[in-house]
Amino acid sequence: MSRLIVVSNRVPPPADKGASAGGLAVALQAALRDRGGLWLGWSGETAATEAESEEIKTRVEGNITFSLVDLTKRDQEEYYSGFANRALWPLLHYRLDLADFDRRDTTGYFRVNAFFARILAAQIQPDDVIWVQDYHLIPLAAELRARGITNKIGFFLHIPWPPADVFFAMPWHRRLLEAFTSYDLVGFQIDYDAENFVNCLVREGLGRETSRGTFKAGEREFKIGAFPIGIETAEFTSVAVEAEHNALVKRMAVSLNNRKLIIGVDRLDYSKGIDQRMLAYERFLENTPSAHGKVTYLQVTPKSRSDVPEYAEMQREIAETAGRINGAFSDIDWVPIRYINRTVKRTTLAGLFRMADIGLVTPLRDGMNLVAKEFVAAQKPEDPGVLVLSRFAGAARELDGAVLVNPYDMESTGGAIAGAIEMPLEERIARWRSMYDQLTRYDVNYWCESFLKALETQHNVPAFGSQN
Ligand code: GDG
Repeated sequence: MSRLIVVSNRVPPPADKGASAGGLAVALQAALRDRGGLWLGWSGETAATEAESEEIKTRVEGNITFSLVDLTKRDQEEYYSGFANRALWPLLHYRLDLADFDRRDTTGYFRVNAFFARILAAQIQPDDVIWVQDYHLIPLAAELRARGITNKIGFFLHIPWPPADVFFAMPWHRRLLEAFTSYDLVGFQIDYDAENFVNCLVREGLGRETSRGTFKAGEREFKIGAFPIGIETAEFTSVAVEAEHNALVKRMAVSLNNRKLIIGVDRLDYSKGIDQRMLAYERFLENTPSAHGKVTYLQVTPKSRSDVPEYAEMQREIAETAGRINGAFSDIDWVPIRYINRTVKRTTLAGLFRMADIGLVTPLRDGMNLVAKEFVAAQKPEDPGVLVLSRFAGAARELDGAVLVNPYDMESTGGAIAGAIEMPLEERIARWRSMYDQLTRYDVNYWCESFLKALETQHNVPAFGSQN
């Protein structure tokens, strides 16, 4: 098997640092270990000068080499906080109202991609297979090709791809679309994203689909497909079972005092619809007085991207909404919302999911949403909780046992909460079983293997939907 090279904006911290790696990092490291590999990315550190950022920091763990580079402050501002997080992130989440298209940031984005390509090109061997992760690095293959690299290069986008008329609002949309044509495989979370993307290429006159999943642009032919990402299902289930003995989880159980638990867990991000979710919960409280004092909604929301102004603003808004609802509905011995604005340990989270009666996952737009899958994996088979899931999360395409909601419609989302609380045990078990079976078959290792197979072989990309 040829060596695998993974490139992503950030590289996971060393195994011995105590931080528990997420499912994606675990799966990619497993693939790298199987075949030997290299993982390249930004260290997260700031280089004082451009010359300093040229120094590659190398770390070896078994047969995996991690190569990290620092970025200058200007690079971070333009490439990362600027173009990636203030232009691409909102745009690809359908939020033109929040997108900031800045010429200087764009230049920085392409410059940093060229820099990564230069660092990487020097380390590539003829048989290596390269897998580029996510929206920070779209131009990487084009930059590598310009340096004479002919290896197989795949790209996976973790976030959604919007319809053409949304994407075309980006002033540099054509340059980005052209950059995609340098890959051998471009993977998306779900079929709707892949379809939107093909439509962008066609409308921009960049070529045509020769067969389903194969696109011809000039002389180059490349594959496009949907590869819904999974979690480490079995492992997450056993963490959740173990966590029943966790002291913090026990404290939570005592403090609940037999109330029903509703849980929401999201990075602080406008795509996650946290404010709208609290308003839906407020509708539920207004419409269901009998539930007062009998439910607790726990929202865990670690801070993220605080250097981007929209995020600081949103943090204030959500805290205000939670405070206002608590002020209006609390009693001397009951608070309807417990809002935690920091990270909770992964094991604790798994235990809280297991204890919860409802998982509230209502993003306005989400590539997949792993929280939805983790919630399902953590449930007790004999008494599972109900997943209330936004139809605009990629996960809704797979998790057919969820109660699907439109997160913009607070009245009916509130109604779905009421329905989930009342749902009979038999229905809960049936819904949960079908979702859990799906998650066991299509876990994160399946995702990893199916992408690499499509990249390395002549096989057609798997037709998404046929897995159901
Ligand atoms: C992007 C796409 C796609 C959250 N809070 C805590 C915590 N988390 C963990 C969750 C989950 C992960 O972070 C979040 O994953 P999501 O998938 O929900 O969302 P994004 O971060 O936006 O991820 C998304 C994903 O990429 C993968 O392709 O699904 O659509 O947007 O694992 O559990 N973990 C801990 N403490 C917390 O407080 N330990």
